[in-house]
Amino acid sequence: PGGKNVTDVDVVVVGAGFGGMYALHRMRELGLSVAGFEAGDDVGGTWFWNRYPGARCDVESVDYSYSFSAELEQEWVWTERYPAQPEILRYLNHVADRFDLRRDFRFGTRVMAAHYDEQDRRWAVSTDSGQHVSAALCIFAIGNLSTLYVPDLPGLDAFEGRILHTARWPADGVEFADRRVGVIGTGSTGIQAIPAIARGAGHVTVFQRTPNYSIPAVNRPLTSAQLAAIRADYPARRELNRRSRSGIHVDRGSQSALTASPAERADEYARRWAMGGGANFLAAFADLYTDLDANETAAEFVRGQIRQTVRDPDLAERLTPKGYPIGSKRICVDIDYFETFNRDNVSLVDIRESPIRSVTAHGICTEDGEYRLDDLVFATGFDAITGPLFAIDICGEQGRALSESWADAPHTYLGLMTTGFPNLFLVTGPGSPSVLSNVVVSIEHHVELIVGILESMKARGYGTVQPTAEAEADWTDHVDALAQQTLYPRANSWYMGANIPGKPRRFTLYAGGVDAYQAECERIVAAGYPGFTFEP
Ligand code: NA7
Repeated sequence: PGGKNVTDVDVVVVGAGFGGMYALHRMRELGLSVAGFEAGDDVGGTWFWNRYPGARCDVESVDYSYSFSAELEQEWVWTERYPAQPEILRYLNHVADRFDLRRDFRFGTRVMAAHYDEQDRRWAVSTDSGQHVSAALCIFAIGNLSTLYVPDLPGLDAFEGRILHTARWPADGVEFADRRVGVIGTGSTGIQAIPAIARGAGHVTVFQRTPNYSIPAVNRPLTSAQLAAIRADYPARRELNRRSRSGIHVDRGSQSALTASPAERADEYARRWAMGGGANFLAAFADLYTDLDANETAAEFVRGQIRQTVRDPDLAERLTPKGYPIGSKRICVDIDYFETFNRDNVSLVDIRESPIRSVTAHGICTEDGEYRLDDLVFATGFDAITGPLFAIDICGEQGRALSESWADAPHTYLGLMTTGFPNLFLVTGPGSPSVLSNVVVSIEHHVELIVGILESMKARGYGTVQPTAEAEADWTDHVDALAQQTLYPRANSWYMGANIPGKPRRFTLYAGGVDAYQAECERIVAAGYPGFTFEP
């Protein structure tokens, strides 16, 4: 466009996390020219930004890693069962070096707009540092949990202490010694951060709106013998992950929780509790995600554990989740979360009982009075799934904005593409298993699907691809029907958009399992891509 200095490339890749890094690598292997953009100052995505104390993945390290390179898989040394954020970030830096990925990424550069030009069938992409790129293809690998959310609390601007969000944590850490720290939020992040902050702080006051279910991680060092055994069998392990429900191979109970006797159930829950891990615990019986009565047996077991762990019975009761099924909000995995409330320097404020009225210069006022604080930590999560896409001005055919096209709910075909936006690919978009699964498995699969589509287009001489409106509508109905078979719609979660005031409530991830999803994609690929329209 007029007077702008425009660079032409084949592909723009947005994001340099797990998704964007792999997408860029594979696009280069296809011989395409690529411009990658990343808002952060380096690679890592989620693991670049989320440096809060206690940040750790809830999927085991050996599974939460790329499988595309056997050499990479064999050379990288994971040191713990569940990897901490610094280790994952080191791994992603290693991957960036090993495959020379940084060369084609521009860091500290946020993509602001992507507009499709129907005349020349190209995307015009512009950034906050004034670059203009024209690309045949756009790949958005911007994460589902990257647009942070801070509640609009009255008086927040007046607070004189430090205000932190867990997803924008300073790289060199934060010192909390002798300080009174308030933490708002008890989701996966708060549950990880609270014990770690409490170990070094003067006092921590936790402002809890909804108590959460959490399963102990039972984290431990990975010994070299354990790692060697995993490496020796890696391809088989990866295949089992791909053929599993959640992208993590676990021993999945096939029985209903309701046909097991109370003693059998108690034994099975206790066994899995001792092993650690959320996916493992919720695989105890076949119907924990689908049957409310079955689910209640698992929920009640966890409540019992909380009551046994927290010494003060009133405090235990306030920390005990009720009224929504376990797993319907994402299950948390913790290290000493409930134990932390036995510390003298930790207290809980139930803001459901006494809501926050305002933030003052020196703390938080609830209906019970003022809590004096030096620091305020928001662990209040993200405008998930659609938030990152809507933050970019994306316009497709006829100048139609994505946010307008998806105003009621996102609709995609396979979570990979959306009608009216030719050659625009989403890595783990809504309608795919995405963050319901071990997302690295889903990311690799999506990038490989894109590669397959592009190879097929090249072979057949096509220039553009997009889903048909019919295939997209059918897929969206299918995704919705799968969600309705589960208990997910029964919680006020970020999955449902319920954490963001005014956001339409709808469960938009594919709940049928990684195994079923990948099988469906294989069928579509084998049949020559029904549901997609190709043009020269
Ligand atoms: P989550 O899971 O969305 O948790 C956010 C927490 O913040 C949760 O406890 C919320 O309570 C609380 N919250 C949100 N808004 C408010 C307001 N206005 N007042 C008080 N408390 C509030 O985000 P996370 O970062 O923990 O985890 C996100 C995902 O990242 C996680 O599931 C993993 O997949 C990785 P609520 O439960 O809504 O009552």
